[in-house]
Amino acid sequence: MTAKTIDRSRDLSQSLDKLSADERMKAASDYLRGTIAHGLLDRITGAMPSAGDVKLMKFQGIYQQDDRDLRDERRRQKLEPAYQFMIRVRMPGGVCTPEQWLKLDGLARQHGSQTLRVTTRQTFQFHWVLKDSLRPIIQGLHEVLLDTVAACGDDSRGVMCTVNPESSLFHAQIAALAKQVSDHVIPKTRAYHEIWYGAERIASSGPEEPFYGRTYMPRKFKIGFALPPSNDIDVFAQDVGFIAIGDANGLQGFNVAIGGGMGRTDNAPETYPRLASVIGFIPADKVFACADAAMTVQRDYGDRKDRMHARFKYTIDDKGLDWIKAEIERHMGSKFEAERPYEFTSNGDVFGWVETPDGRHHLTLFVENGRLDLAWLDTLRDVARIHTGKFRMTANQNVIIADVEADDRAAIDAVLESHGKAPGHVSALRRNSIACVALPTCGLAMAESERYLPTLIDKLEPILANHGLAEEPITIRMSGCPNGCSRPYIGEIALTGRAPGKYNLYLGGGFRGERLNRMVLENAGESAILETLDEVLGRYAKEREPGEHFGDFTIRAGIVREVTEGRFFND
Ligand code: SRM
Ligand code: SF4
Repeated sequence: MTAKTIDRSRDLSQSLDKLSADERMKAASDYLRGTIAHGLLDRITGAMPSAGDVKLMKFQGIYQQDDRDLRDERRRQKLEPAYQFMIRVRMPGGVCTPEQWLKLDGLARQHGSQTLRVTTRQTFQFHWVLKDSLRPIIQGLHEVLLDTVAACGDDSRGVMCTVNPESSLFHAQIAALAKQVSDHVIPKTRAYHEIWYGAERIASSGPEEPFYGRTYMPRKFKIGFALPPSNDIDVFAQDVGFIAIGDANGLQGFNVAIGGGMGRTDNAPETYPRLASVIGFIPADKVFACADAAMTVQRDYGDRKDRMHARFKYTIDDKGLDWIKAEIERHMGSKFEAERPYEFTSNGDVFGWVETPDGRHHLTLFVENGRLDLAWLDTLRDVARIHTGKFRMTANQNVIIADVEADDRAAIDAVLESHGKAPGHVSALRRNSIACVALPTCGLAMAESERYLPTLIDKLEPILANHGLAEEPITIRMSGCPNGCSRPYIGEIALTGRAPGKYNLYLGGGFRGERLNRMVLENAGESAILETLDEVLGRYAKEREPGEHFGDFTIRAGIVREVTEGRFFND
């Protein structure tokens, strides 16, 4: 970022010793260098020896984890935990080339236990990476112009963009914008180049982080672009969401939504999911100024004492939406215009082949929970070898083979067929399902998610069929803890883990990602969950109105009370 430099008066007024330990750690990190380069050389442990470096590495897209399936056994054997790392790639808008795909594939085979994970923010994660493999992966990504900068950490994360082919009118334009915004908002420190590429430190007279300063953002910050009618990215879950407004004459600009976020903490009602509030319209040439301004306001006023209260949504609710809007306008140097009309039809994906008006063809493949195992890697490697278009990762954890010429379709179909991956019948519920990673890699998981949701759906499918609802699209989302990485609080059916085998069940979210759900069962096991869903789905089958979605029905029927305030209360 170049336009806005840090508000020094505010920076100095908040004496560091009054701020959280993480703020002090960031300030002392020498712009994210810490002692990471040194720690990587330590051969005694598979972990990073410094806890501070573990946190700093997140700003570089790397999480230290350990295999939780092996924890007890390793403890019994008096061994250190099975340390490993997760690496998240920065892939704005979820678009990559076949060359990049082949590199990702090769690195996963060599260093990532032969698996890649498509995430809910349209990128890839490598799991099971050992310390010695970190540099080879990051340097390998660099060879194909990919990096992991700011994929995690207190900074602006991966910028999302609608990829559903039905929204192709402005897709190329908006995808380019998502990439430019991502490049614009990532940290400018050279720490990444020095640690991972071995670059020399260059003396410079200018500020190393002109926007972020020494303490970066108070917390993660998420930006996304949605192209109606598809709300596949869940624009109302973003800190700043840009909703494209245009017509046959071209892109006019964006409605701007601020303050979305899913994360909440168990037994802490002061933490809550919140849907973003639309505050007005900006012309397309104001996108950078608007993103800068919103980030400036959060950087300067976000809570730096309590990390649980540090997301933009809390800053907005504490200061008031009108006040925040006025501050954004002041920094942007212009006023928001009135919100323009738009309509979302769903937040899911459109599967199978689709032809767009530019004569290109796009094939959306269902990849359950985004897990690309060896069979998928083999298949898509063969596709990448012949594909001349792009791959797009969806926010629903699926993969699109995009921009295919009509004449090339048959060859792609043949590759999929030869691997047994030709699109087959998948139930409507499964097609609309998302599960976060959770166990065994996620250190915060309280229950299974990716490894359990497919089995739960196996049990729900006969229930749906029994009620004549087998082809009814209903969104179902599972997270292994309340943090909500699968954006569960917008699902029509959602489950968040409380303990092994125990989940909170939520109903009533909006099919278009426009409404939060509400908890109907707390800390429930599978049989209680299935029993409740059987009953409510049975009523839906009998009592629904034509075209009525399941979430809307649960509200109209009084099964759950609508969340009207844009936030969720645990009552
Ligand atoms: Fe997430 C933390 C995985 C999308 C809210 N998330 C984590 C960590 C890194 C656990 C940790 O801090 O140690 C998880 C790593 C698990 C693993 O083993 O891979 C993790 N989050 C994921 C992914 C991979 C889920 C998935 O199955 O796809 C998604 C990666 C996205 C990406 O590519 O950048 C992922 N996380 C999300 C989303 C959805 C979104 O952004 O659209 C959310 C909800 C939106 C939001 O931010 O409010 C989300 N993750 C969180 C939170 C709660 C944040 C909060 O405000 O309270 C945490 C915990 C934290 O930050 O303290 C978290
Ligand atoms: Fe881990 Fe919880 Fe996120 Fe699932 S929701 S990946 S369990 S932090």
